[in-house]
Amino acid sequence: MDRVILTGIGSGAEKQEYDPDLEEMKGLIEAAGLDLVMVMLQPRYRPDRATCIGKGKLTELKHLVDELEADQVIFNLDLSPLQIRNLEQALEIPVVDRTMLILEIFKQRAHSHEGKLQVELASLQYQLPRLTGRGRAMSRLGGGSKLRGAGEQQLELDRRYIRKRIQDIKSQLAKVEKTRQLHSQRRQRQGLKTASLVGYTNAGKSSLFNTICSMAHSSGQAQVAADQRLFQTLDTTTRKVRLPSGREVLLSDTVGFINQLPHHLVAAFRSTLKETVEADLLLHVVDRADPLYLDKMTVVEEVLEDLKVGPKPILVVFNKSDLLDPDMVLDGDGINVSAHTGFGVEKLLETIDKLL
Ligand SMILES: Nc1nc2c(ncn2[C@@H]2O[C@H](COP(=O)(O)OP(=O)(O)OP(=O)(O)O)[C@@H](O)[C@H]2O)c(=O)[nH]1
Ligand SMILES: [Mg+2]
Repeated sequence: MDRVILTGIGSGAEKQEYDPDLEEMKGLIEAAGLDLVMVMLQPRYRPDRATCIGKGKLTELKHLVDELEADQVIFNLDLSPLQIRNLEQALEIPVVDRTMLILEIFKQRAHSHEGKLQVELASLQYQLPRLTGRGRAMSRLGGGSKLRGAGEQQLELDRRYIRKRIQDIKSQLAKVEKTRQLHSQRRQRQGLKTASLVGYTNAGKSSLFNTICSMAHSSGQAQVAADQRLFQTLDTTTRKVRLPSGREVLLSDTVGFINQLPHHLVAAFRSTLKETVEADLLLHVVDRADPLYLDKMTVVEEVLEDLKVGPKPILVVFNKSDLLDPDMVLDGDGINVSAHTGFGVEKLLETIDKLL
């Protein structure tokens, strides 16, 4: 397990206050299977253009890296190509920013051919301007050994290789997408309506998917994995579900969203998310027990807007109601459920029936 130091801009850690962004970063580090050995944030108004954290902090960080024998340094925000280059030069170990960390998690989770291609495309597009010439990016891609050259020449070869690979992946993805379109046409011919579970990562989409499938006589019995790790789900799973009226619908479990997900990353997942975008109904699953649930709902709404989800009904599903004070469990603008106890799920299915 790689030993990592988390650093960047912020204050919560120093003041020992609860800092939700810091907790989320820790969650991402855990999800990536890394061993967090130290947190060192610098309270700053804005990041330094060249090194993100200030010079003195960087010297301090270098000492920590040596002392704690860290393998990587992770920043709690995204870095520019210039910052990455300077930081790696100073620290002499790989520097990973927030987007790279999320991509690493996605890479570990991708199982389907399409999912793998999409993750590779997203990370290549992110890495291209950030190649430092230290050969680190290429070794991560597993394609470095075939390339010869040194310094700038090597860098140019790497760039050329990556651009070519990006083209290859794009054309492969286009083919996969065509197949997907055929499938969805066939589905439409069967006259089945579709509903997708969307929401912030860890909201309980997969747990709810399992509960619905086991209650609603779905065609497939196998469960999808649910876990407190962030981004447990990457690939979309779709099952047939029978609603109380007897009508059958296709229900999909999808990848979760997160605050400040870079646009190109979302673009890389657009074809997977197409199922979501093209669904007849969206179920926006919310972890109602999370103190930040309103902020997270806003993030999800923004991502959906970004994905150009057309006008369609969106049903808000407040999950984890078992963790709430019973007095707080009121159906307002959504339906309260608990994927764990099954509370509210019958009512949810009836509402889906009505909306479709
Ligand atoms: N108490 C309680 N916990 C729940 C409920 N639903 C889900 N959880 C827990 O919340 C965590 C996340 O659940 P998942 O179903 O994996 O969430 P997800 O939205 O699919 O997450 P990603 O796939 O990572 O985006 C797990 O630890 C679940 O056990 C619920 O109704 N009540
Ligand atoms: Mg999931």
